[in-house]
Amino acid sequence: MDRMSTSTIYRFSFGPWNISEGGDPFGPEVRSAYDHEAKYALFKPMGFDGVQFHDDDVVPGMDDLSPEQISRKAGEVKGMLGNQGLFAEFVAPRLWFAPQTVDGGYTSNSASDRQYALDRTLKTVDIAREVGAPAVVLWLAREGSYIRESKNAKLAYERILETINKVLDYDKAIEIWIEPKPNEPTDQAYVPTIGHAIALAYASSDPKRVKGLIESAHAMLAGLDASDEMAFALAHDKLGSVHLNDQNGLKYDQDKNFGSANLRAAFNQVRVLEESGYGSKGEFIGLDVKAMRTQQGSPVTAHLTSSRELFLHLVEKVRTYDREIERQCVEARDYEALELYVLKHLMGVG
Ligand code: XUL
Ligand code: MN
Repeated sequence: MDRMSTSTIYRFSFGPWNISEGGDPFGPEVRSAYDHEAKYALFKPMGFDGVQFHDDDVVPGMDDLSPEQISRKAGEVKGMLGNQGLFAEFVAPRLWFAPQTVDGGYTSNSASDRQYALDRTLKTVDIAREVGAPAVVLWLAREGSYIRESKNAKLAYERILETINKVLDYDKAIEIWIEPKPNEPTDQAYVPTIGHAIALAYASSDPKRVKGLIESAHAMLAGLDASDEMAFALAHDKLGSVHLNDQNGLKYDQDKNFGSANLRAAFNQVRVLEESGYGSKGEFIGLDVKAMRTQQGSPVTAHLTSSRELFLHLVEKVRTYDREIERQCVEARDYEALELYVLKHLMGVG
């Protein structure tokens, strides 16, 4: 944890999938696998207190296990987290690997596949409860279409809302954080932006418990500014978490190091989070960054520590940003002067 000059103490988190073997669709894995369970010992020394989980990160092979077996394994993970001084931030159902989710889960055209997706999500809620996580994250990976005519989009949105309500009803304390993404792996994803997610929240049976998780790269892939997306969620008190990273234009989801493609956009994300007091109620600064395929060794963790370090440098930039200069420029409507000030401040000159 890092105590900065003002009150917010930022806590950082990431998920075990961020430590990877470096495979991509064009080539094999380039690093030897690092033992899944051993990853948790890396968090604290790297300056991270929170763990983001997929349900089967907690309970591998969960589809073949009984509720008692799932509960036992999740209890073991809870004990391990306690021993390491770590917190479970959220658990997300991995609804994009199983044969039942080839064409989506909640929005599949198959009733039995939709039932699988709901059952799996409720098991995820059980796991979240066991490990002490306050939320489940819905990254709606395959809830979308490859060709428009294959699904009824209106019905699909109704089905997503119906599922959200069933989860809220199943556990009266759990929160649902929707992580919007506009594409990949589907061509067109349902719930592509935070606006869609928040509309679903208000339409749900318990709006207070439905929030968003904003990933910088996902917002950029939708052609949007990540800091504005965050501000929108914050204005509704609905920013459950963030996945800070970066993206170099409209390509595949790159998950680049935070600030590595657009430092100014990263500065503005930190500025919006700081100005709103994000983190003061225990919200985590989550990272979703991919190791470069070229990086050698195992485990590779520099992308995580670099992104964390960059975030903290940007916090300093936000805290030393001269609000009086900003006020004067805004009052005079001299945005040229404001822009030059921002750029020079980021460069550390003038
Ligand atoms: C996918 C993505 C996921 C979610 C968690 O692009 O960002 O890793 O963050 O399932
Ligand atoms: Mn993400």
